[in-house]
Amino acid sequence: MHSNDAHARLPLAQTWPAARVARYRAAGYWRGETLPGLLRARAEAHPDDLAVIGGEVRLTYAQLWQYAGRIGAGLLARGLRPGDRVVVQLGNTADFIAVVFGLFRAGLIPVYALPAHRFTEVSHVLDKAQANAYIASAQYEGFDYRTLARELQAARPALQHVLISGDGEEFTSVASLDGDTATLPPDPDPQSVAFLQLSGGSTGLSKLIPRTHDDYLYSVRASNEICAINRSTVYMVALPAAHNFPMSSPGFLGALYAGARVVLSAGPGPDVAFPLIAREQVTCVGLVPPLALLWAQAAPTSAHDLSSLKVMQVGGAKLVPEAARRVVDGLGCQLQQVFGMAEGLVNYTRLHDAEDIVLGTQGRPISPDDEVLVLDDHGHPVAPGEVGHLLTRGPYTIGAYHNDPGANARSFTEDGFYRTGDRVQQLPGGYLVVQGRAGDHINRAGEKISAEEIEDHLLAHSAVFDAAVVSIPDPYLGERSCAFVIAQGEAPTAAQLKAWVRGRGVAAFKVPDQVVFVPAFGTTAVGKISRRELRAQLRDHHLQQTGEPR
Ligand code: J2J
Repeated sequence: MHSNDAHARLPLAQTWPAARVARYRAAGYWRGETLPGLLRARAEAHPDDLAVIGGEVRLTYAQLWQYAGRIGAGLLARGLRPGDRVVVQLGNTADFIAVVFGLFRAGLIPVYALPAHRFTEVSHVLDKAQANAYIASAQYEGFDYRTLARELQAARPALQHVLISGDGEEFTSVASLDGDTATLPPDPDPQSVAFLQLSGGSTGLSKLIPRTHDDYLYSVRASNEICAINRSTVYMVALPAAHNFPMSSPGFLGALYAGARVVLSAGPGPDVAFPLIAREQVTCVGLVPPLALLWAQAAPTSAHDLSSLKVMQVGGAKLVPEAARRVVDGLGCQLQQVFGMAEGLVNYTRLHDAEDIVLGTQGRPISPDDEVLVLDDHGHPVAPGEVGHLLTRGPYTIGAYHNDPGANARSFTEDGFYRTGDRVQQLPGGYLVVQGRAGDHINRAGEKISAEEIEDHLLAHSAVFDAAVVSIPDPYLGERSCAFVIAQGEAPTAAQLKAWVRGRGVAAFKVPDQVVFVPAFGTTAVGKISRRELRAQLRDHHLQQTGEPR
């Protein structure tokens, strides 16, 4: 697993059956475009237009293209080879975009980690992707990634290259990379894997999602049409740029595709974002529901002029109709709901949709060739309008995770449908209303947390006999995490267990918001019940006792 021998590495691929490939090409979805190709075209067409604004850094398309070339060539000069996988953990800075395009230009494969990830998650993706390089911010949101890089290098001999954006200390800094751009390979095969995105993950650790140039750029281009992105758009990345939503729906890639401007906000709150909106005349932004509500609350009394903002997209977690109404009233701009997933399928409410659709649904699929099934527990289609399991396949939805036969067997049907784990209702016109999900993850303000992963961390504590982690409806976060714990021996406190989970080197958003000690998991069912049923019972019992709404 840790070998750097390219021959020992699992190949990266994402394939569709030949008939579907032919159909998607004939329909004009897959056009043979590539990520490096798109940036080259824009840099040639409009070299002096501003492309990226991050902090004090402002890059034109020509400058972004050149800087990305220096980064790509510099990495090859340091011994990386096209096809190598590079874990990228950068904050919302101009370097995020320059680095990923540097990797694309060099034929290197970005593997996106979130800034919130810590040793456990980053080492997992390094192993799973068989990466030999890591590029991180020096510091971001108060955390020093050079310290993490040292820990990773000590534990992972396969990690041969560490690059740092900012002051690299003993590591090479991104800004110092240089090389001969003549050494950069030709543009990649549009059907090849461009990068590995992370799954929200309902069981265990994140799975890796291989996306191809052609499939991803189709979703980006079609998103641009739906979201009316054009050269005069100013798109703000307020959520972490590594998230699939601000990357591609339409995201910073949509903005770059259109030759528009990307503004990266170092934080998602009104304090950081509002002055930037006013200064840069931002027209479009994507947020998760809790942040959208926070912005809507702050906007009416803000000293900053937010009138440039035309469209606010909200997605990543359910925006209930009352909250949608508050967002519209507070911000006075157009609301667009987005229900997407890094595996593929993305739904949008359309800009001209009637208000009840915009407030009350999560939109409809991008593509006429997005196939959507809504099935009951036995795999039969539900009656129209009934709630069921959402399955999908189409021109930008994957058919397999990378390096994960177990997950592939669970997550995909034999005829290639992806089991999203979401429970939805399909309305006339194909509009979907998300009604929860079957899987056992917690959707905490758009960050997905696997119950199983956190249970494993708790069970590693000697005073924990058993643990079950569930989602509890939360007025601010949408859902919060609650760990039910049966203690053994000397009983720990809730604070100790939270500190324990944090000490296991995981993202802070995964630390249980609440710990409830119980003497036993009093199950009413006879015999052995599944973890899923157990979690549901504990949740229901707890909500009954506290009288909280479900
Ligand atoms: C309810 N649940 C939602 C919504 C996502 C665009 C937008 C979001 C994501 C994303 C994305 C939801 N209402 N509006 O990749 O391109 C939940 C569902 C879904 C899971 C996917 C994009 N929007 N969800 O959130 O891969 O449960 O992608 O299956 O992080 O988030 O999570 P993720």
